[in-house]
Amino acid sequence: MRKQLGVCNLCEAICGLEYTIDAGRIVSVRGNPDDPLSRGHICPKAVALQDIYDDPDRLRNPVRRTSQGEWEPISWKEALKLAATKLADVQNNHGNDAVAVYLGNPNVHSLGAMTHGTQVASALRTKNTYSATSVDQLPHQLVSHLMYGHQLLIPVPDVDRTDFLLVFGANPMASNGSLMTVPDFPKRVRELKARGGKIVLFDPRRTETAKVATEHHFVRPGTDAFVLLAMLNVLFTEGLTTPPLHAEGVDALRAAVDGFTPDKAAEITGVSADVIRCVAREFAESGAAAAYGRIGVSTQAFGTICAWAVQCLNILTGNLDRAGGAMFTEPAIDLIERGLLSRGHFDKWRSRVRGLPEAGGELPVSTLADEILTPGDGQVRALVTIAGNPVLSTPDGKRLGDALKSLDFMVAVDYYINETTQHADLILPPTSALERNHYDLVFHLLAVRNTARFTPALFPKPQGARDDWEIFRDLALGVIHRRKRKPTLAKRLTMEVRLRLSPTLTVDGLLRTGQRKLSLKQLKAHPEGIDLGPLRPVLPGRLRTKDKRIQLAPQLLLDDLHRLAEVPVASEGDLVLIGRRHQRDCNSWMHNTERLTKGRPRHQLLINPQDLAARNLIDGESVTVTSRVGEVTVEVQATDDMMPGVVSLPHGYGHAAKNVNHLNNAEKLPGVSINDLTDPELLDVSGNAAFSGVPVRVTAAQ
Ligand SMILES: Nc1nc2c(c(=O)[nH]1)N[C@H]1C(S)=C(S)[C@@H](COP(=O)(O)OP(=O)(O)OC[C@H]3O[C@@H](n4cnc5c(=O)[nH]c(N)nc54)[C@H](O)[C@@H]3O)O[C@H]1N2
Ligand SMILES: Nc1nc2c(c(=O)[nH]1)N[C@H]1C(S)=C(S)[C@@H](COP(=O)(O)OP(=O)(O)OC[C@H]3O[C@@H](n4cnc5c(=O)[nH]c(N)nc54)[C@H](O)[C@@H]3O)O[C@H]1N2
Ligand code: SF4
Ligand SMILES: [Mo]
Repeated sequence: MRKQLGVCNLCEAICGLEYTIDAGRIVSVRGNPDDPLSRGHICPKAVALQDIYDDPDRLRNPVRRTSQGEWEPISWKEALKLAATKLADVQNNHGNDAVAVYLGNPNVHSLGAMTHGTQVASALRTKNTYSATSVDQLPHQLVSHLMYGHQLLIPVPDVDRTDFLLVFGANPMASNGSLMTVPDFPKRVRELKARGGKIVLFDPRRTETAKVATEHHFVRPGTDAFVLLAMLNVLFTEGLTTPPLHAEGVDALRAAVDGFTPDKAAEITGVSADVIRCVAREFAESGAAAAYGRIGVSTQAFGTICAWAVQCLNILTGNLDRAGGAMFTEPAIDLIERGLLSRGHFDKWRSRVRGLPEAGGELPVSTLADEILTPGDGQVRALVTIAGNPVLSTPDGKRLGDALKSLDFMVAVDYYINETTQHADLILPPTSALERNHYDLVFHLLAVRNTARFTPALFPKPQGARDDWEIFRDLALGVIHRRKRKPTLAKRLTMEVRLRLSPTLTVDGLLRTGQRKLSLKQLKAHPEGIDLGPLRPVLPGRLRTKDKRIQLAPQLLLDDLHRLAEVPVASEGDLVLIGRRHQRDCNSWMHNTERLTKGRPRHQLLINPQDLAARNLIDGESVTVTSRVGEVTVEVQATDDMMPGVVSLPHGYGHAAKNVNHLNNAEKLPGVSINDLTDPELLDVSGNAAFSGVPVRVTAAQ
């Protein structure tokens, strides 16, 4: 029997764990109380890490799809050669853009994917680079790029010291926080309230977070921009602004929000003008307040305006960069300071079919199917997916699934056969999380406290297995080697050196040369993590804008305000769709684990009882939900927790696909994919998918 400290990489909370291991098997997992960030927190998903490790369905060796549609084993050597040859052939014959890449969410949770996975995308040199970013946080990144000069210079609420947490469209009680690494949110909220602070939430569903909030207000999906701009309007008209000296564009911002009054907002959003005024005033007068918005306001038609307005609320009230407000982090490995992450850019090129702008070097994944299906120069003929499931996670996933069937070649780096990877010719499975070393390069950058922690692998790498970084190294080098048009020798050598350096050595080098002067040795001596203290004021020094000033009124956003004029006032009887997350789900995967899927079903369409009655529907019966792009049939569940006029489906469900092995208990986890209803035509100005507020009809199933 031995004990070893570990880490959970399943969500952004990055909790520290303590494992008890006996004869190569995990016998217990608990939260590590000595972890300076997570302080002992754990949720049910961490225990399921063990199920993934043990899961007989998890692929441990590469598989190739035969012409009969069966999977057969193939050696690593052959598999990597096949992948590199096919990809290079497509690029040699049809140009680099004929190969597309899609990077899914777990990439940001793996050290090897961060150090080496991104290099696969750069080695391919294709404009057809896509990721989960454009169905998630792109608006936040674009706003940070425009206002602070770097796409990842994203302030996080100083939850441990704030007196007023203002939340739009996030459910950290279930999600454990996002773009805000805040393990143990429940306890931190209790502490906030115990010190007399409050949490105010705007969400069209009375969520788990609403139930612990001091105040919760329903807001009609997709209309938050009106509430937020009206709050800014109140700050200006009532003389409540105290912008910092290093903020540029106060007058332009004042003029821009001039017409966005609380009364106008009330008509469209369902939030009363009084509530808007009161919340704005209280926020301004609190002294330590932080505004924050997440998925609900980022995956909607005005995501970028919402993200901008949230920043402006913090800035205008003097709450940016002060204790208890919204603050920037100073991680031990500072990818921003070191220039290791691009500052971001926008609209340097456009997508071939729909002419959509790139953002930070990526095109919106909502248009991937168009690029595969539309013939012509530059058509996508081959695809690499890495740790993703876009058939379930992107708008009109069904159409994308059909498009994948027409590809000349597809390779997936993943350890499950899922709704997307089932279409691959080849699947390359890396070792599981418990078999790899981990240092979190991303989430220390977004954490509510500065800490550093290195976690060695819990189990040795099985013989013949490959870590993800080794797969990426061989794939990238293999393609470059076979491509007719090669990078210059100097470039090739630099790439090769970087690709051959292991992630662990990379981390050690970055720690030693970083401002904190730490080393791997020091971190290994403290596997629970090293506390580097609370967040500190860092402005204007940390700004990455050329003039070291905050841009309050970027032109792109001022221009985008015109689109708001077209938002209709909802009529009686209209229904719009939103998503939701459950504590025991992890996007579209982890549904193969018994302990996360047992219990009461949670896949239903939630609806307000008055909307149910108005349609003569019966609670619990099957209904058909129809949108512009598709229809699904699912059981309905009435609940007062839904705002009238709004229905909700969880995302990541709908595992009915044949041939899929990441759900052998499908009958226990019914449900449909919300993304068979969401619409790839509905986009934010950033190119992010607008999932919130999709118009739908609900009728009795035939
Ligand atoms: N309607 C609607 N759609 C949404 C959302 C929503 O709220 N509503 N949310 C969006 C958001 S925020 C996100 S992040 C996306 C997520 O969408 P995706 O990133 O496309 O999908 P995931 O469900 O995270 O799929 C992860 C895949 O990675 C594999 N995997 C897990 N760990 C590893 C690993 O270490 N290495 C490798 N190689 N593979 C691994 C799993 O087996 C699984 O197949 O969905 C988006 N889609
Ligand atoms: N248990 C669990 N945790 C997770 C994940 C998971 O799948 N399961 N996924 C992880 C990932 S990839 C991410 S990105 C984060 C996301 O983290 P969160 O953003 O906290 O997660 P959600 O639960 O999607 O919360 C979005 C909320 O927005 C509300 N909403 C929908 N539309 C609107 C709108 O138009 N306006 C407003 N104001 N609200 C709206 C929804 O009702 C919902 O409560 O969670 C992460 N953590
Ligand atoms: S909150 Fe997130 S990081 Fe913490 S144990 Fe749960 S899934 Fe893992
Ligand atoms: Mo996400």
